Order: sequence, then structure tokens, then C-alpha cells
Amino acid sequence: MKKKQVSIIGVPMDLGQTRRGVDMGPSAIRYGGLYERLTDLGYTVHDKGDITVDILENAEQSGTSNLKNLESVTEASECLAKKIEQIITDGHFPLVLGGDHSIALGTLAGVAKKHKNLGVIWYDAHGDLNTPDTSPSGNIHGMPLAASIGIGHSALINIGGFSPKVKPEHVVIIGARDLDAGERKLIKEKGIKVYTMHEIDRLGMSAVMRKTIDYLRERTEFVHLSLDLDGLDPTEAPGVGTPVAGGLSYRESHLAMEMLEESSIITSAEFVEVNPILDEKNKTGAAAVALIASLLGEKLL
Ligand code: B3U
Ligand code: MN
Ligand code: MN
Repeated sequence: MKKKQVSIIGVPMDLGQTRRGVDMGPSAIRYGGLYERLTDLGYTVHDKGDITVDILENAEQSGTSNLKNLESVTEASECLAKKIEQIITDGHFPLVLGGDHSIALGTLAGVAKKHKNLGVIWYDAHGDLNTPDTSPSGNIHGMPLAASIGIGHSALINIGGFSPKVKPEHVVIIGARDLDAGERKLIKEKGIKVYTMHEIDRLGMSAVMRKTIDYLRERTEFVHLSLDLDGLDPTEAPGVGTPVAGGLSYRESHLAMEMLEESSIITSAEFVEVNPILDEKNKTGAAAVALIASLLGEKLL
């Protein structure tokens, strides 16, 4: 029998926000035992290493926009997009390790080039739907989802040479509890499906995932999972740059991954925002590994 193939790519990116240390996220996740966990599941694992990202000290500042480190983020995103394309051409499952969430710009550019009619699950405390006009921070990690649906700075929208990467009605956000005014407006205008913590508390994670899977199955052929560890509650994932209280539990998150695995809808994934400097003994890196394992088929029994 042909073994299932996973290709891992690390993106040591900390330029999309201002807390340093998230560039070490890929190392923290690898240190958490990712390779063994996946080989134990029967996968052939190809770790392609990390892509090259400027360090903050050398990142160029153009001064033409309020976006921090725009050139360096764009350059790394183009490089990541090409690597992802190749991984999909090879027939492997792309697994991207971040790095701050700006890396989704490159991941989605690569995935969307190969996978038409793409859906996206955005598991996050935030919407990441800001534009240069609505961003309270100028941090690009708060903008990748907006850019991927074709809204925002032209340099971010056009990564990979095309736009949009995904239609707004093919996006499902899960776990939101810190949305800026401009993001709420965009959600309403574009009809983006959002399960905030309110809906998750009311309906339960099981129903939310059932609805998410049905919704995307009806509309799309491929689904990318973009999982920001700050979607989890900070007590269970403390190693993130912008923790928000009242988040998803470790158990709810595992259930979500298990239901996605059962559904077989996920065709690529990324796990982002692990910051080992802010973490407690790699708790967040280990949580990322455990969730990846569940997503890729690890069972309790
Ligand atoms: N919405 C805020 C904060 C934020 C977004 N993503 C994270 N934090 N992790 C912003 O800066 O856009
Ligand atoms: Mn995010
Ligand atoms: Mn977030």
C-alpha cells in the first residue's frame, strides 16, 4: 500500500506583528515531537525545513504605507507560495508551521493556485480581516484573511500574481472573540460565516463543526485549515502574542480536529502564532503537535 505523504514547511516569521519569538514557532512545534507523531500514524514525512525570512534588524521599511515590514513579509510569502505549489504538485499534504499569521498570505496563494474552488476554516480569536485603513496596529498578521478575499493593500492581495484566493462565502471563522469595528463591517458586507464564542457556547462545538463541514462540503472541493493557537484559551495555549480570554478549550479543539479528520475535507493546513518565549515549557508547541496529530488521524482508542 502506498503511504500517505505529508510535507512540512516552517516559516520563521515574526515581522507581521511586534512580539519577538514567534519566529521560533516552527522549532517549538518540531521539538514537541511532530515528526515521530506523524510517522507513528503511518505517514511518510518530508520535512522541507524552513524558508528564509528577514530578521527584524534587516527588514526594509519603505515608509510608503503604515504596514510594518511590508517588503519582507511579501517576499517571504512569494517564496512560501511557490513551495506550497510544489508540495501539492508532488501529491503531498502541505503542513505549514508558523510563524505569525501573516504567513497565511503565502500559504493560501500557493494552495489556491492549485486548488480551485477552495474553502477556508479560520480557527482564531481574531478575524484577521483588517485592511491598512481599518487596522489599529499596522500589523500584517491582522490582515491575511481580508487580503486573501481580495481586500487590502495591493502588495498583499496580489501575492502569487492573482486575486482573490478564496471567496468570502467560502470562509468559516471559528472561535472569534476580538473583532475590530472594520472587521465586523466587512463580515456583514461580505456575508462571511462566523461562529463566535457566543455561538459555540450556545450550540456546542460538535454542532458548530457539523454545520461548518456541511457548509463547506456543499460549496467547495478543497478546504484549507488555518489554525491560530490563540483561538485556544490562554490557560491552555499561553505561548501566543495576543492572548484573548474566554477561548476554545483543548478538548473542544481536539473534537474539532477529529471531526475534520472524519469528514476528510481538509486538504492543507497551517498552525500559527506559537511563541516559545511567551510559552510555559512548550505547552503551546505541544498543543499544536497534539492537534495536528488529531487532524491527521490519531485516535484515542
Ligand atoms: N485585530 C488586531 C489584533 C490582532 C489580530 N490578530 C492578532 N491580533 N493576533 C490587529 O492588530 O489587527
Ligand atoms: Mn490569526
Ligand atoms: Mn489570533
